[in-house]
Amino acid sequence: LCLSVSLSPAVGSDGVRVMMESALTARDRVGVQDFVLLENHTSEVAFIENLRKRFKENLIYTYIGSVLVSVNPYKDLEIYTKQHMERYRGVNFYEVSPHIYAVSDNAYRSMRTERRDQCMLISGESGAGKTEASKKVLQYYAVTCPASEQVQTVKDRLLQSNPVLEAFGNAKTLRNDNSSRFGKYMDIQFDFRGAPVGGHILNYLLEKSRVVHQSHGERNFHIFYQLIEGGEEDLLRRLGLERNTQQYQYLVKVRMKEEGGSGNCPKVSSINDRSDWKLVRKALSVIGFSDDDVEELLNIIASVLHLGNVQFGGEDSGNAYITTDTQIKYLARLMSPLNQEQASSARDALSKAIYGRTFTWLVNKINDSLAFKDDSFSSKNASVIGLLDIYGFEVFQNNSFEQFCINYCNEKLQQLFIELTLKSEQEEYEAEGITWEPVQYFNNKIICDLVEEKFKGIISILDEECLRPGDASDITFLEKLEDTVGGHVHFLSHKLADGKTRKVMGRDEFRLLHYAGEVNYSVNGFLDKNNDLLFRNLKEVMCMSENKILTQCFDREELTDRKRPETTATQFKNSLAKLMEILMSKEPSYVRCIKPNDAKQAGRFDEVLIRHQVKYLGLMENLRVRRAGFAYRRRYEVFLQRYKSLCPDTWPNWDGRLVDGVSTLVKHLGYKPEEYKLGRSKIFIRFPKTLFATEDALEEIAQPFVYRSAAILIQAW
Ligand code: AOV
Ligand code: MG
Repeated sequence: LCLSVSLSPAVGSDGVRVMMESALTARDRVGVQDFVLLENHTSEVAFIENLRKRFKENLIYTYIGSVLVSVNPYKDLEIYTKQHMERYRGVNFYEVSPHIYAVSDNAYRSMRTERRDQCMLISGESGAGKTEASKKVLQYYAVTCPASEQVQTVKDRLLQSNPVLEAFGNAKTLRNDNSSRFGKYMDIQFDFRGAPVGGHILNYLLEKSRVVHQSHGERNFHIFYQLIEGGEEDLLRRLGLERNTQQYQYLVKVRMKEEGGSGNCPKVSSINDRSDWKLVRKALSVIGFSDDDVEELLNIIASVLHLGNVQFGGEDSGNAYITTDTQIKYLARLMSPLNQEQASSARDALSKAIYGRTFTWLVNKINDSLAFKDDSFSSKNASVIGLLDIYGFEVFQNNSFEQFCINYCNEKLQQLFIELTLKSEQEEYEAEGITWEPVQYFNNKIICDLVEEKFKGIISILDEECLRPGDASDITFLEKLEDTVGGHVHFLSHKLADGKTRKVMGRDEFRLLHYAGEVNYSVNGFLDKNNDLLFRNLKEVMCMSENKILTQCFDREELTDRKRPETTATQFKNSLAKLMEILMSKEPSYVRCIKPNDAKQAGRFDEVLIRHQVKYLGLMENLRVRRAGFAYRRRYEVFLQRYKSLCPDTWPNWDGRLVDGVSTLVKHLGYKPEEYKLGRSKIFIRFPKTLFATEDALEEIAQPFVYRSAAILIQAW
């Protein structure tokens, strides 16, 4: 008893572990837990070697100062138990091994003590582990924050919103079996006691095109398979569905043969649609969906599948007629002035609109259920932690408008990271009165501008073509791009400046040199997807629907509104600009996720792939900035608490000013004046070796220290 008591307040059992880790032998085996402690901090080789050592030992987390670097283990690790959560609760960042819980706890405590809204920016390419990380954060708060009965309901709903949104918004891609096909920003609202009392989700651009077409080896959104595989017999009967995914064109159809066919990948070894269905069904109830709501929602999902099975033939006149025996006869009348191809694409546009709007409805409905419901306390008074989990940077064989939007979104997030890390670092030195040398970064603002700049950016040019009457087409858009941004260093097309052509690129492609790599985009479909138009008479039919969800999704006012709606890309651009404002107003924590291999396999550390990510995530620069003047900094009280046992004048307590205590301590330890600086509230240490020596000294006395503490306690008792 005494031993455990003596351990916990002074150093914590993890503290001892950390001390042990800092011993040279341990460092050799598991590397350093903070990259700033690397002896050779400018060496990428040393950086990657450190990651590799830790990865091999299942230590997937490492810091760069306060930034958490996480490598996807592709296997379940025993590090997310309740005991682990307790271990990180209220403990100082540096006293325990790196963990997503430490970052979560740190943000939570900053929010509580400094009363500043927080946000967690989780970034990394597709499959790197962002969504999993954001779920771990949410679970941590759900378990460790104070609860009452009402709060418990909110916690449950917050947690259960994930399986629902993933069912409708995630899908298997070639990069990730559970890939987020929408962007998500979630605010968790806390009351004055630090209890989570509400939440709010903002969703960004769902990849609607997936509803009607998927690339080879990919799937439609999970919900379709879950419903068909897991739905109860009588439910399927009511919805007119068969338990066979092969029956549904949107799940198996081979379209766009030139793209290598599509979909047809109903079973995925890592996914159990049947058990997922049960989870989703339960989650919908917890969130507060009535049986009627669920039935209407599933009616829509089934309708989309039925709609996909409507096939058209061509009459001699060229007009389309419906070849399939279907109840929705009105479609024939509505679509008959169209030819076969037009009718099919009108049908697909309708399916996409129905699914996309239903998804937004779903998010709104979840928001209603998460909304703050205590009259005595307004949500304006709530403190907030925001979690950002977007779709990661992705490159496929064929990249289209969707990848263009997704990768643009990642550019914006990288830009924010650059601005905030540089800014906050600079501000910290200024606030503490310390002079420093700025480090040069590759600033990707130039790429953001190329995409979003007014009048001359790619989105503006795309919009211009979308609005231009007459012969505008995807190819004229590409030509305009070549004319306008052809000379940009981050843009390439098959046309060379001297009028010759670049052979490696198709005539319908342009290439962007993104911060994370080069991507060739095929312009086919850009105009249509950006316009995202739906025939007016199809909208009218939707407004007449008796399905309550659909009538909320298709508003009659839209029919009389003569204003042209904003294009998809412009809407996305504006919503991202708003998101950046939200994030800038909060204090950020960063999680940088790394994908260890492309095979989605445990234990494989693909060095080339990892080196590439370390490079483009700017981790080396991040480290350099962190070490630009001083490798390490600690608040005086934290530093003193940790090392006070190393000096008789500061042990067991220092009564004077903190800065004097620290000064006395480091002089006793033999720090030379050039090795450290005392700021207003923190000590800055220039070289890692100084801190290492101190850590090692601490370790030397760690064992006797434990017994000494125990002895003191026993005596006192
Ligand atoms: P992403 O969110 O970054 O990709 P996910 O979070 O979906 O990636 O992770 C992909 C898969 O990696 C998960 O389904 C898990 O199997 C595995 N994984 C990730 N993190 C962990 C972890 N900490 N422990 C165990 N397994 C993990 V995308 O959404 O495609 O950009 O759009
Ligand atoms: Mg994800």
